[in-house]
Amino acid sequence: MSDTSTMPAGDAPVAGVPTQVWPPADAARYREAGYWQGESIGQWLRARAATYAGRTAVVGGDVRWTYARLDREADRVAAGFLARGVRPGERVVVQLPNIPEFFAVMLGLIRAGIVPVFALPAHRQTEIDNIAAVSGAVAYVMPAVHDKFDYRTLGRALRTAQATVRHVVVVGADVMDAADDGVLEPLSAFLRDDADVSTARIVDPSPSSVAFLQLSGGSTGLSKLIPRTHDDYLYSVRASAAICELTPESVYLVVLPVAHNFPMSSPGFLGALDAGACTVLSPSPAPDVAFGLIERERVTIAAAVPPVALMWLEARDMSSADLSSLEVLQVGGAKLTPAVAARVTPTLGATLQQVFGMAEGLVNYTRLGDDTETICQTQGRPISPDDELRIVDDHDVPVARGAVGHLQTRGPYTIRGYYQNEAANARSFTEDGFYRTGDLVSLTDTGYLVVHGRATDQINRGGEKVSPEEVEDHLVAHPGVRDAVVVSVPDDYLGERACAFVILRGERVAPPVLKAWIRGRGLAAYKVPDQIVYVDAFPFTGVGKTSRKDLRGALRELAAQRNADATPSAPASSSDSTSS
Ligand code: AMP
Ligand code: DBH
Repeated sequence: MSDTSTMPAGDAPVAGVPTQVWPPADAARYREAGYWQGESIGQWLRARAATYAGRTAVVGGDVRWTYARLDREADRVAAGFLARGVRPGERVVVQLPNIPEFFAVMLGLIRAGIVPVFALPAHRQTEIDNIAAVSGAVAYVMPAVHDKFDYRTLGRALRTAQATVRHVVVVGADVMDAADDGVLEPLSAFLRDDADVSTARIVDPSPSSVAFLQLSGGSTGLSKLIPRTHDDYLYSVRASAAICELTPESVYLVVLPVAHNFPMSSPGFLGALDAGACTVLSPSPAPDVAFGLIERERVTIAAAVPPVALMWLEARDMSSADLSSLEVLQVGGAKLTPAVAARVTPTLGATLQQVFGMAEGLVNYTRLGDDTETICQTQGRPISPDDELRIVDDHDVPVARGAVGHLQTRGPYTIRGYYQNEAANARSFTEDGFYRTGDLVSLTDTGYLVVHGRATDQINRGGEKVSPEEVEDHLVAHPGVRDAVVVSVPDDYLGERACAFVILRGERVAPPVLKAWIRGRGLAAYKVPDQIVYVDAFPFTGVGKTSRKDLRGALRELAAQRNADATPSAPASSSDSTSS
C-alpha cells in the first residue's frame, strides 16, 4: 500500500505509510475539473517563493521571513530530517505554538515526503501518547516551554513510552540545556546548511500521496487521524483563497493554534501563501495582544472561534487600538449565535464571514458580498460545485428540503477514510463513500447551510428533542446574559434533562426570570432549561471552542458532590436546580 515514489531506492519499505484513495472514476473527474493539479506542496511552495521572493511571508515576534527565506528554511528542515535518518512516509508528531519555526518544520517535512501529525499546544501526556501510538511516529517536535508548561517532561516520557519514537526535537530558546540531555535534541541538529541542501536526497513526493495527518476534533478520548493528500488539500486552499478574496496585499492574522485546520487552510496561512499575502502569528487570541498586532501590521483578515469573537466584541470599547485595516473577521469552528453575529460589523467595522468546516474536508463559507441576513443567519455554502451534500434522517433517508437532518458529504477534498481505523471508518462513512459529519443541518432556499448542532449534543428529554443551540440563542438574547451553553444531564425519569450554564454580564438575573424569558420568547415548555448554573467562564477545547463535554463532566461532578455533601460548595458557580 505504500507509495513507492516517495521512497529512496534501495531502502527497506517504511511501515504504516498513510494513503488516501478515491475511486478511480471520481479521481479522474476531480483531475479533469482542474481541482487536483498534480502539484506537491513542496513544489507549490517553491513556485510561490519564485513569484513573491522578496515579499514578507511570515511575521512572528521579531522575526520576519520573506517567501524566499521560508522556502530556504523548509529546505533546511527537509534535508536535515532526511540526513538524520527519518525516511519519507514516516510520521513525526509536531506540537508547536504560533511561531515561525512551525512553518519551516511543517513545510520542510512535507517537502521531504515525511508526514507531520499535527497536535495542538493544549494537548498533554495522554493525547500525545495516543497520537504518537496511533500514528506510529518516529519523532516528536515540541517547544521547550510554552504558556508556562514544560514540554520537555512530555518529550522524555514519550520517548520511554513509545518504542517507535527515535527522536525528541526541541524548538526554542532553551535548546542549550536540551542539547545536554540524552533524549532531547535541539532543532538545529535537524537542520542542514544551504550548501548541503543541494546534495540532499529530497525526492518530491507524489501529489496523490498523503502530505500530513490532521487530528479529528472528536470528543471521544482516542484520536482519529485524517490523511490529507497534496492534491486534495491544495485544492481546498486555492479555492478558499479565491472565495476569501485574498490578494498579495492581504495580511492574515493567526490567533487560533496555527496547526488547526481552520487557520491552516480556510483560507488560513496556506491560503495567504497561495495569494502572496503576509501571515502574522499572534501568540494569543487575547484582545490586547491581537488588537495590537492588527494595528501594527495593518491586518486585513483574521479567523476566530465564537468565544474569541465574543471576547473581541466585549473588549472593543475598552481598547483604543486602530482596527480600521480589518476587512474580514471569519468566525467558525462552532455555531455563532445570530445575535452575536449581528454585532460583528457594527462593533469591529469588518465584514463577518461564517465558516463551517471540518478537518475531514468539507468547508462552507458565507461569501463576502452576501446580504446581512445570509451572513448572520447561515453557516455558508460549500467551496466546490462538486461537494455533494446529503441531509438524511436517522435511517439515512433524505429529509424534505428545508428540514433538519444529519449531514453527509463527499467530494474532491473530503476524505474517504481515517488512518488505520476500520472501526471508525465503518461508523463514519456510508457504503457509497459519504462522510457522516455528525452535524444536524438544514438547507435554505438559496442553498446555504444552517447548523443546528451536533447530533450527539442534542438533548433527548423524555423523547422530546431539544437543540442546545436553539435555547442558547434565546438565552444570549437576554440583555443580562453574556454567553450560555446548554448541555444534557442524565435523569432517572426523563433519561436526560437540560442544564444551562450561563455567564452574566453583571447583575444577577434570577433563574426564574431567565426561565420566564425563554417561555416569553414563544418556545415550547420542554425546551426551558431544567437547571441553570452560573459560571464565570467556560472550559475550552484545544482550539478554543467551548467544551460541552467538559461542561457535562462538571455537572456530573456537581451532582456527585451534592450527593456526598449536604452543603455543596462549587467555587465560582452557583446553581439553581429546581425542576420545572
Ligand atoms: P473538527 O472535528 O475539530 O474538525 O470540528 C469539526 C466540527 O466543528 C464540525 O463537524 C462541526 O460540528 C463543528 N463546526 C465547525 N464549524 C462550525 C460552524 N461554523 N458552526 C457550527 N459548527 C461548526
Ligand atoms: O472546526 C473545524 O474543524 C473547522 C472550522 C472551520 C475547520 O476544520 C475548518 C474551518 O477548515
